[in-house]
Parts: sequence; structure tokens; C-alpha cells
Amino acid sequence: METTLIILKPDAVQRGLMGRIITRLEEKGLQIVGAKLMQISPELAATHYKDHEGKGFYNGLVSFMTSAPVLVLAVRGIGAITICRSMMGATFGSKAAAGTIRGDFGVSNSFNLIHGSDSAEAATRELGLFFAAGDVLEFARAADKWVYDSSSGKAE
Ligand code: 3AN
Repeated sequence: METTLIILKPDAVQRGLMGRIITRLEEKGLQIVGAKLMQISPELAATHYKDHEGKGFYNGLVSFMTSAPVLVLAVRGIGAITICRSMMGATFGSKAAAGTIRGDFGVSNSFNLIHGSDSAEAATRELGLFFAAGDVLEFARAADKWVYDSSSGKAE
């Protein structure tokens, strides 16, 4: 099982798309194990996006991400990091394929609705930035026995 950090960005919250995006994640079979509506501080945005510091879009990115509340989610599932990345679609809304979240809900390149960790290392780091110990829960869902085939003894 992997847990990844998803952020529904200010445009997703302001446009009333939180529910529809969460529905997609849940319908896929992913489990929401943490959720927090918050306004990101400039310091937290700078830490989260430290790899992009100095790039042309960095200042705009930090000001966008701190401009209004976001919904931060911890999302769990087998292969959750890759699954979420493919559900998100390409970075730019104008290029993202139909059927993806960015492809279906946006046209902007910078207001691109959703962030998802891009590796296991990033997920661990980013979950630690946004959630305190105990905020990400461990619980079984009744539906899990139908989401995953465990007949071999290993969920798949
Ligand atoms: P992704 O979110 O698809 O992993 P990254 O990690 O390359 O994209 O970039 C982080 C964020 O920075 C993106 N979500 C996007 O909001 C913003 N970004 C990246 N490249 C650009 C760009 N060329 N112009 C504007 N914003 C950008």
C-alpha cells in the first residue's frame, strides 16, 4: 500500500470541484485516509516547492497556492502515487488528455487544479509537511474486499 499527498488547489476549491475530484479518486477504489482544508502559508509553499525555486513560474506558483484555501488529502491504495498521477493528467490543462482531472476540468496551464506527489520519496516528504502524526488514519473499508482481489493471499 502506498499513501500519496494530493492537494486540491485554490482553483478547485473556488470552482466547487472538490466533491467531483474526490468522487473520481474514490470511484477508482482509492481510500481517503487524511483530509485538511487549510490556507497554505508562504513559508510552507516555499518548502513544498523548493525544487522549483528560481524558475520563471515560481513566484506565480507560490502566490497562487497561498491565495485561497486548498484541500489537502492523504490518498492510499496499491500503486496510489502512479494511479493519482495518471488520473491528474499532464501538468498543463491545455495539454492534459480528456478523461484526466486536468483534461476534463480546466484549460489553464498554471491554474491546474491538483497536485500529486511524483515519487515515494516526495510522498513521504510532502505528507510530513502537511499532516501531523495521527492525522493520517489507518482503517479498513468494508468495500476493500471487492476493490482488491485477495484470493491469492496478496491483495492485487
Ligand atoms: P506536476 O504538478 O504536473 O507534477 P511540476 O511538479 O512540474 O508539475 O510543477 C509543479 C507545479 O508548478 C505545477 N503543478 C504547476 O502548477 C506549476 N508549473 C510547472 N511548470 C509550469 C510552467 N511552465 N508555467 C506555470 N506553472 C508551472
